[in-house]
Amino acid sequence: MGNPITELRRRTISAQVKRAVDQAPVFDIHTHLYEPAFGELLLWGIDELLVYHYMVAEVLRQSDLSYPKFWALSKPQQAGLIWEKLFIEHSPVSEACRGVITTLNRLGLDVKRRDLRAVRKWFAAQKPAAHVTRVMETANVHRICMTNSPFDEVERPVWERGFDRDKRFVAGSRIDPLLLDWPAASKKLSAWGYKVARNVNDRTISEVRRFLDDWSAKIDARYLMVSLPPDFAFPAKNDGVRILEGAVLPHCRDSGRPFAMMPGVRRAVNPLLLMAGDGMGRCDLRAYENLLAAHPENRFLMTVLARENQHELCVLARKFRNLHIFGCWWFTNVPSVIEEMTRMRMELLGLGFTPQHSDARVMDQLIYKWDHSRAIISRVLADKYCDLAESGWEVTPPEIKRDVSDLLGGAFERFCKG
Ligand code: FIX
Ligand code: ZN
Repeated sequence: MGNPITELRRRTISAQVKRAVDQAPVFDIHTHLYEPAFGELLLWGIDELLVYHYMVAEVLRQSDLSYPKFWALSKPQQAGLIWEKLFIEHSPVSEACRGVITTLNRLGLDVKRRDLRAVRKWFAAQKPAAHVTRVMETANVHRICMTNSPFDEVERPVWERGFDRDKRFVAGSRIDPLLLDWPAASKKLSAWGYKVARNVNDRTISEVRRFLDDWSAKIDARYLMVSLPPDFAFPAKNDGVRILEGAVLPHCRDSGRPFAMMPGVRRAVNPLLLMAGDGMGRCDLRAYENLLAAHPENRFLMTVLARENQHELCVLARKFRNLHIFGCWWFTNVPSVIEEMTRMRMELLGLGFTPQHSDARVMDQLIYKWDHSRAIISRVLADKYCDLAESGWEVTPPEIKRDVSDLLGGAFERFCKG
């Protein structure tokens, strides 16, 4: 019947795990943050925290302001309205709202005063470079992977000009238009001097390949990534799949870069909400099973948006060692679902996955996203160690440290190296 452990032993294990998880620096493998050289693209501060698109979706349910009138407000006005509606008129219990409170509290601000003016004054006195360091230290994040799109007109010139890289940041190459909107992407590639045609012929494929080789080298991309709609199908005869198989996967394979797929997003379900208007849908993961089986020489990363797909995704990762699953993405990044997913992944995959990424868009969000996730990861891991203790296996402190470091970036780095 196993060896039931005492409450004291359970508490000791939990405390050891919590300490290890709190002390281990994180490699945050998917964010929308930028290194300081990108200037205005690097978002930080209270107004940015308040106008985060998660919060916009929530405020427009609480306020009767029309969508266009909301968008006509200035950023400080939008932030002020969000503060009033979501923090003052109601308690900020949603995950996104609670995140702002955790963040301010950990930065040493007195949230109990509910004084937006004082919070703004504190942020106004911060300098961006020092603030980035302070936030990363507070969140205990040592490396950040950005989302870098060659198709972004503001970002691209910064790479073209060149700058001294900040070693704490690494690049991730985002190629959605290439696979999802070839007519638009082909115009851009032509303008940049690649001899591509609207019609995806052999010459076009080799020019896309040349473009990817150039761009990945320029930004030193850790991996390439795409988000995909629920109806993505493979095999299929369309421009996207032709480019994927003809150019993207060969580029990834030959340059040793994983390809990250993020299935399940339905863009602009409510276009009036702008960036807050994306929705989600359940996927047929059979398409991904086919892709993984057809390309064993490629390494894939995956995070899936629908809660309903999570169990299937774990089974897929058991079947294909060229797949590493990561993070609780977007609508799954709420405590109840993170806990369920992390438990399920650990039970099916052991420690061979990366439980979380932050998806932070505002630097300060690193603090709450990691605080909240660390608490859950600790709880789940401690439970597993307690179960093991009841089965007669005691983990040692160095083993705990090793396991935690794998979960917070180590397993990902190993997978990327191949
Ligand atoms: O596609 C993505 O990488 C998504 O994470 C974003 O587009 C989304 O807007 C987001 O911020 C989710 O957390
Ligand atoms: Zn993202």
